[in-house]
Amino acid sequence: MRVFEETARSSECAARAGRLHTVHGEVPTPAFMPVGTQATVKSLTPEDLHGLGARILLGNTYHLYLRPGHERIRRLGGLHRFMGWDGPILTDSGGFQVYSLAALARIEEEGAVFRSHVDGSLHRLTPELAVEVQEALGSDVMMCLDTCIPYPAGEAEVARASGLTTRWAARCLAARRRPELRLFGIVQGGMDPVWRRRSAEELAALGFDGYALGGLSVGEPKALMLEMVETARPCLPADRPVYAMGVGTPEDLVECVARGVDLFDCVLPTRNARNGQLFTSFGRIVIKNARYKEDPGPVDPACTCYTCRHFSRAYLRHLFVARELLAYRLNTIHNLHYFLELMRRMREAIERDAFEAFRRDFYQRREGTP
Ligand code: PRF
Ligand code: ZN
Repeated sequence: MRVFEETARSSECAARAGRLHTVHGEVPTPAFMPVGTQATVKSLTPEDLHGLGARILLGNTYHLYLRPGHERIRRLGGLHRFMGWDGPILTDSGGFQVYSLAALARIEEEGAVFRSHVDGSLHRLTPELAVEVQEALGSDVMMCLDTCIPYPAGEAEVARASGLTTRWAARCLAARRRPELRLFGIVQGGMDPVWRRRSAEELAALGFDGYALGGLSVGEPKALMLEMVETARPCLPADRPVYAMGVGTPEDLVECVARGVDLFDCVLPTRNARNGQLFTSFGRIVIKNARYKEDPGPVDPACTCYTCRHFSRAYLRHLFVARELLAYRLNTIHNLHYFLELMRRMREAIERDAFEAFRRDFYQRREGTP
């Protein structure tokens, strides 16, 4: 089974549409993956997610390894059965989470030594263990263990982390026991074009089912992030999917798609929903704002989601201020609908070869932000 096929390509930029094939079905790309860190997309059911048009979810090796444990999930029939989601799942390797969540003790050639954010216990995550955990979960798309580089970083740090990421990627390939599960390499290289290119070329030479751009959206200016996408993208094989990890804002998605990226994940729609920040066609709104106290209109008049069809801004503000559980659920439904609909529109625009017109319209609408 071929991993990816391109179905349309823009004549104006590097945007393309395609299909990612996995053992749990195909995913039309460009695609956004809602984040289901702990085997759940917070406050939603798998039925909600299907209804919203989500085709693939992201899970986290780091969290599921620590709790409830990958062996337990294996005994319970794998991650799909455990969480009741029958579509494709991509799992992150833990390479990023040990930096962002755990108390990282040290990075060794062998692996990352860290303390659990749950109970403080000491662990060593090696490339071999990252693959073993992801195979136990039954992940459709597994990610190599990588070492994420903070921003800014010195050349020595970039060189060390990028070299280690390539050696760990080779060990992940060798550790693989289930070839039907896809394995993606992760490009690092900091914000240095030379190291970015080298990282992409080394990974491409190893030969993966797909490639991720790691180490982006870590606090660098937008222009620099896009420059790194432009630098690395042409070094990766055109017949494989490319995934920008942890990217990004709606603007980032549009700009990365224009540069040939196929897959995205980000906590922005789900996390911001729980903080009361809602995405709309005219920009972001903060629902707890006093101006919405008696606003009878929907969050976004252009939105067709369940939340916008049934509830007013005034009601959503009330739920949020009163800390009612339904606030998190309704806000999450709206934000994910916005992100998934944005991706659907981009796919459709690429198929009509009208991506540039879509992009102009996207920015024009935001100029009227209230
Ligand atoms: N590596 C991994 N996961 C990630 C990242 C990375 O660099 C990022 C960076 N934005 C998000 N998630 N393994
Ligand atoms: Zn809505």
